[in-house]
Amino acid sequence: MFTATTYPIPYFIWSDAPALPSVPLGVLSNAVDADAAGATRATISPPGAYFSASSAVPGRSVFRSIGAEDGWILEATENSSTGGTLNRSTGAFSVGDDAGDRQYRGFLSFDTSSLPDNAVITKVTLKIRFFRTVGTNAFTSLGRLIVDVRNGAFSNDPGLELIDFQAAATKHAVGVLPSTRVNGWHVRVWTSDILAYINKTGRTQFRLRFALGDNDNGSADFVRFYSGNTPTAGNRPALIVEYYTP
Ligand SMILES: [Ca+2]
Ligand SMILES: [Ca+2]
Ligand SMILES: [Ca+2]
Repeated sequence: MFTATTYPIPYFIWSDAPALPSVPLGVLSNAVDADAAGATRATISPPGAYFSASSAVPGRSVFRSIGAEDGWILEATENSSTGGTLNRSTGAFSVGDDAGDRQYRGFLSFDTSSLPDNAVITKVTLKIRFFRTVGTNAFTSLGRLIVDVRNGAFSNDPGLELIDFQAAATKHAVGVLPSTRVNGWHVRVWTSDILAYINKTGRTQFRLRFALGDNDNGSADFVRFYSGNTPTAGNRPALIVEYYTP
């Protein structure tokens, strides 16, 4: 990532060697994770080497969710935890529950392949724009809005499929989108935890779900957010990635 500056150390002959120092208990490696300035290194390095960040170039990319690949999936039956129906063409996807006490999950798809392969990602922002509430406010009745992230595509296919409802994420519950809105947007910022899950060679996808699958009241309670299909590009879900390249 950086240019390492190294310095020669004096040549020793065996008879010069001092007695080996004792290794402190619990210290199993002499690698250090911070540079001389105290900044965290991307990879830990042995003491004595340090990096110069003077040549690092900052970058910032804004990605919008791909309309053909985002949308919602509704659970098949109340306790199935499997996808039953989906909609990938709606201009606003739903997250919450329906009148059959089934869960709606929302899906976002970003083509992040244009990020430089050597980018060191420092900050990630995910934002979705509120459209409307149906029933009670799901942020109140169904708990926190949880974000699952996939480095790549759910089910290894960028298209939205019923099995994506229950497909493995790279990291489940990597964060929560706040219930409060800023100028109509629910915004979450990460400076750790999620950075490694942003895909520099393909899709980065997200699954959004409330903590509670349903509130068992036989009535629809969900929130709709603008999707990648909405005509105004500025309303579509956005993923903002900040990084630097060496
Ligand atoms: Ca869509
Ligand atoms: Ca998929
Ligand atoms: Ca309900």
